[in-house]
Amino acid sequence: MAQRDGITEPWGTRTPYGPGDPWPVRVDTRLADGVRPEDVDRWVRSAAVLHSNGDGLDIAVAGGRIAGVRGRADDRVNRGRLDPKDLFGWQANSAADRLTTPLVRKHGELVEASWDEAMDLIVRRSGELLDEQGPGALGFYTSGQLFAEEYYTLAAIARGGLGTNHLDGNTRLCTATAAAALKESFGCDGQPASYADVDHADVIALFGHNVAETQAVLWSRMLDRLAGPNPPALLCVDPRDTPVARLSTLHLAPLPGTNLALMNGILHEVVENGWVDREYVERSTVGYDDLVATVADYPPERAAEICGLEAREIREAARLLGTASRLLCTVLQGFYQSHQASAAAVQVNNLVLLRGMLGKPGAGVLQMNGQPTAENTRECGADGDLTGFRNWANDSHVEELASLWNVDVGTIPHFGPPTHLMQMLRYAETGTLQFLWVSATNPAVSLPELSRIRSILDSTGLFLVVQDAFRTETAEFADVVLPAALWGEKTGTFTNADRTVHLSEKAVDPPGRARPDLDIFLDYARRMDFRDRDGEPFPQWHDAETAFEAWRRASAGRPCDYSGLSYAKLREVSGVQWPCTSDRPDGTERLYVDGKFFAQPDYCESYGRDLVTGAPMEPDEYRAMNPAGKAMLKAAGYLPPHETPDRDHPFFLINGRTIHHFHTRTKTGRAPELQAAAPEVWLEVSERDAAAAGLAPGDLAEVSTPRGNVRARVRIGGIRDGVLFLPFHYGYWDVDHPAGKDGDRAANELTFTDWDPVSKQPLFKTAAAALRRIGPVSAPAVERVPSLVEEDVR
Ligand SMILES: Nc1nc2c(c(=O)[nH]1)N[C@H]1C(S)=C(S)[C@@H](COP(=O)(O)OP(=O)(O)OC[C@H]3O[C@@H](n4cnc5c(=O)[nH]c(N)nc54)[C@H](O)[C@@H]3O)O[C@H]1N2
Ligand SMILES: Nc1nc2c(c(=O)[nH]1)N[C@H]1C(S)=C(S)[C@@H](COP(=O)(O)OP(=O)(O)OC[C@H]3O[C@@H](n4cnc5c(=O)[nH]c(N)nc54)[C@H](O)[C@@H]3O)O[C@H]1N2
Ligand SMILES: [Mo]
Repeated sequence: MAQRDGITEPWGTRTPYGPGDPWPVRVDTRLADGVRPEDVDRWVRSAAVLHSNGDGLDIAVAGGRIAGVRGRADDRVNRGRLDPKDLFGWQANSAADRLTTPLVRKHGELVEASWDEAMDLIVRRSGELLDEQGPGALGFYTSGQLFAEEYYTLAAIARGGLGTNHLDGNTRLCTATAAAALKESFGCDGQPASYADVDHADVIALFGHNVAETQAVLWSRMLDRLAGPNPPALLCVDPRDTPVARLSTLHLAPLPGTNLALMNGILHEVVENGWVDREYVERSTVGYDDLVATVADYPPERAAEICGLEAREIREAARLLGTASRLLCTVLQGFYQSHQASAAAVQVNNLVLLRGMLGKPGAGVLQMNGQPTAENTRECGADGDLTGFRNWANDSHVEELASLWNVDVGTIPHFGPPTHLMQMLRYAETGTLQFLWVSATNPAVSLPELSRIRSILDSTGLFLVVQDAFRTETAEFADVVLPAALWGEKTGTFTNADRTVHLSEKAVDPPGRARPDLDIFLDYARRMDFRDRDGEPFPQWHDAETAFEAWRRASAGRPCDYSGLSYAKLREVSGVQWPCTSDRPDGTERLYVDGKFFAQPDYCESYGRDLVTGAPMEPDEYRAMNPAGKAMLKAAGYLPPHETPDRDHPFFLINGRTIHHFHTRTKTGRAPELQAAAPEVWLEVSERDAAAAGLAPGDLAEVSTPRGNVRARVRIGGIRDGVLFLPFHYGYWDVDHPAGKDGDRAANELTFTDWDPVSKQPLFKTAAAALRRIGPVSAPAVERVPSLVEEDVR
């Protein structure tokens, strides 16, 4: 069995294929050094958790430890392939510095404690606050990295047990805009397209999505199409020269924060040139006239001026998109975390609707997810929506949920939308939120404007619980730290960005006294003695499979219908796409095939918002606008970002990811191969800007915004003039450097507190910055891995 080296060959060898052909199988394997295939005691079914792709894999167990991974040849998502993080990231599970016991703060220090001691503290503080202030004093901030069973349980506890409206996920930072854009256009969350559309598309357009580094196996699928007969044309919209840009037929590098103007310019051309499928638009949508009136103000010349592009480039892009016969669009953080995020993402939906590109092979839109289980946070209702894509503003949906849980309808708060994270932080800052339970996320590195975040997390008025597998930057602020089991140490299901559900089974025991998140949440519920209307313990389930069965019932009849799924079935089939029902036992490849949507007024997840101001629409307004539940073409005019370069801060600063690391590196920083490939923070600067600042490759530079300063080694090239890029992976857990001092390295020292009005997703990717040279660096500079700059196809 050959070991795949995912570092020098991040995408592996090509298996070319043609349009409509099945994507060939290629099985990738990686075993720990010294472990031979015959040493593996068993292979345990799972899928990848370091991105949203959902690559099916088996975990190798040898001598009671995780000893490697192997892609699943029969999996619909990856056909056996694994990416660099999949191949190496599992090593973090057995890192020596895993949390193995609860910690509680005594005299200012975190000290080891028993589970009883830790849980008693949490329960006592919860009880006091409930008595004194009511449930609105308690909040929960969870993740896109737990399992569906865990989110469903947490949603039940927060909304049906405690009755607090303050529950959100870090999906707010990640895919809130995906959800918002889908709700605005289709009345409901739910990915329209399927990864299989890559096999059929003749044009693939990637909007703010560096798929090569962030969903490397999906990129392999695209590379294999590019290497085969009749390859698709690629359009890339990104201010950087990413691996995607380098292989694109057309690369547009707009100024950061101008996506909406670009999209309006493109739609202007699609309309002007008659590339609209009038019959589809007439039959399946509302809002066409308003959209046409809005985009009429964006002739390519005007859009190009706003975006810092040539009008010709916008015309060329529009022609490619407007004349494609099978157009697949993907959208991710370059849109979601940028200015006018939802409005811009909605225009991509508009593009596919205008072109009638929904529901047929090779056509559609993937409003991507980022985290492995972000879809579940959303569908289970552990974010800003109610369980099962139910509409908080529709009383009958709330009543249905109350009867499912057998709790009083008055317990489930629905006087307003569930509180979004940025608002929860504000409540914590002003002292009305006094208890925050953070699970599986590291806000002290991943939230914007870190100096502010640190002061909120540090405030004495806030009782902070942190549930993690490692002692993160956030854990350092906690009153109680709970040690969690990781993937591979617990059982549950999760759903990727194209609605594919996988079962991930327990392979090994968690270290020490670490426990699965599900057990911790249920333990809390029992100690709080939550009861349903019959006086039975609530939640009524007690382990992963009974939680799944409860979730399955809660999803029945909703768009994300799991009623045809079971653990038994997921043990047989490697990946099933919801909705999966008795009528559709094999799942559903594409949504909206028949031009029917989940947008009927009585069924929709949301009545929508104004795309510019974010003001929610009233139920009656929605009913009048869209009585038949068609897709909605929603328009918005461009507004300049709130912070733009000026004399003192002449650069646009953006940030994002590299292929080797996952977020705050709690896992990938503990995988030696990945850490060695990208050991420290760097800054990307264009050749012109580097020359002007006197910067040579490897020099130390300082980037500053009004919020803070970061020092990083310079890499030259690969980005448009006037724009700087920092990876956001580097915090402080593995350096001897107190945050907030000279030499900071977390990109979020520099970002500001602002969010999209519709999705409430923070605008990580727009800030104005200054740049200066600090000096040369004696140690050799870290260069990009060569294969990332070389042409990988043909
Ligand atoms: N290797 C790796 N893979 C991951 C992750 C990881 O941490 N590491 N995280 C996962 C998660 S949670 C997520 S959300 C996804 C994110 O996946 P991506 O969205 O692909 O990743 P990012 O690097 O955040 O942003 C994508 C691109 O947006 C561009 N960009 C910045 N500003 C603008 C703008 O104003 N307009 C446009 N058009 N583009 C802009 C950046 O140059 C960048 O190349 O990745 C997932 N996969
Ligand atoms: N500047 C800037 N900031 C960003 C972004 C950006 O592009 N630029 N991207 C944003 C996006 S899209 C995202 S998704 C966020 C990610 O931000 P975070 O969620 O803060 O990042 P992670 O490092 O993935 O943190 C997850 C934590 O959960 C722990 N964990 C993993 N599995 C489990 C588990 O099963 N149980 C428990 N209890 N803990 C577990 C890990 O050890 C880790 O500490 O960052 C956001 N912040
Ligand atoms: Mo994300």
